Amino acid sequence: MINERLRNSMNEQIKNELESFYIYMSMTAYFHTRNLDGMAHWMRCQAHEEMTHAMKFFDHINDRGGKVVLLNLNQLKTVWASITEVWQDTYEHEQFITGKINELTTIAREEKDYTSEPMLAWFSKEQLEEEATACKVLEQIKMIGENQSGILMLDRELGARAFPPGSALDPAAYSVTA
Ligand code: OFO
Repeated sequence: MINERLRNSMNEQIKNELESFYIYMSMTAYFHTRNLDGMAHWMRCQAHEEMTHAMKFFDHINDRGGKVVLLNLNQLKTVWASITEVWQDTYEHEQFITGKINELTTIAREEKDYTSEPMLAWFSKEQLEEEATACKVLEQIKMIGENQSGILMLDRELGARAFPPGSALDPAAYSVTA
């Protein structure tokens, strides 16, 4: 049975992960308005990952005999002043999530909930990768500056990210014309 304090914090984390999903879909929509379909695609792939993160916590609480409680999501940002601002927000958001994973790890240890530790260690590693990726793209955007062809090249590169097989966010999964 999952420790109650940890369960409550994991329910909060489901909300954080679903908000991550929502943030990245909002960024997807923004990039489409800027005709940066590669960046839109990258954000959509990222949104897929966030949904799977939410579900990992969802399943963990269930598997441990706890009750999942879905909390209200906040109204999120829908407009950005620049491409740089979107990537800055992405990097800051991933740092925020890393802080939340660290808090969960602290609670698991304080409450001696050792069963949760392997999953939380997986999230720590995942956050290391996600922060590093967001930071790298942000720094590249800063290097490119106002150079339009540089932005288009990066857009193409980010557009090459592959959807995980079977992703419900992959347009191929629900295309009515296919
Ligand atoms: Fe970005 O890793 Fe979950 O939130």
